[in-house]
Amino acid sequence: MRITKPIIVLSLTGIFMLPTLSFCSYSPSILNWVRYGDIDQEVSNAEAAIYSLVPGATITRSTTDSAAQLASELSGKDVFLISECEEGIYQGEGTIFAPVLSDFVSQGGVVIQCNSGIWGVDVLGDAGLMTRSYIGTTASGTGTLELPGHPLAYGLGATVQMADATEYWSTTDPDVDIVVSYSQPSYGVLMSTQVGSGWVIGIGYDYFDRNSDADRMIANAVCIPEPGMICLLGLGSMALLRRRRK
Ligand SMILES: [Ca+2]
Ligand SMILES: [Ca+2]
Repeated sequence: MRITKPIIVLSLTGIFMLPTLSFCSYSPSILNWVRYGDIDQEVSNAEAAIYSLVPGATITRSTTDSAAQLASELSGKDVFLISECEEGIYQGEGTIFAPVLSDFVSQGGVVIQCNSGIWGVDVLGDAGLMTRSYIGTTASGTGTLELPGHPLAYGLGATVQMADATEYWSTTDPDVDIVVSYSQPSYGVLMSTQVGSGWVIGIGYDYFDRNSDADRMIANAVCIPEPGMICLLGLGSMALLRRRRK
């Protein structure tokens, strides 16, 4: 949730004030797929990054390779997080999971994958959720915030700190937003696209290293459904409806 100050709404039906809302006013329920994750490093660090900014989040881990099992585990979840795949040999589960993840996202779910390009693992691509190609990895430097008004840009400055093992990808799909770039505007560190009412998000950090920008990105990603904003839109619709009935 992006609103930090009270909002005064003017309409023909009157003036009313909405309460102040802080960042991420809901408590996302997250399924973290760690089948190929390094539990002691990247998996734990990514979860710690989420909890640091979204203390109300609930994170459950999954190691399944079964689409049916995944569908069951995703029931009632808001977010499917794919931790960096760097342990073992990836067996193409993205393809196996494709129908389940497509349904999940279409119905408003959020799918996030953290950095896996160096190992050739592209679960988002295999699942048909995002068209992208791995370009390279940096260990340091700064990226550029390309879309300051994007919901994933909340709390980020004009430049963004890269971390050890930060990957960047390109895309040929004009519907994929490059929110943060590295090296050139078409190389995305933070990329997203909307599918149905849901979101698909690629994050270039693996969370071996953390910094405040990396933490902010994964927090924004798990909070992106913004039920507070849906609530505001609902109030707006009610006001409009009342106006028309007069
Ligand atoms: Ca590791
Ligand atoms: Ca790693």
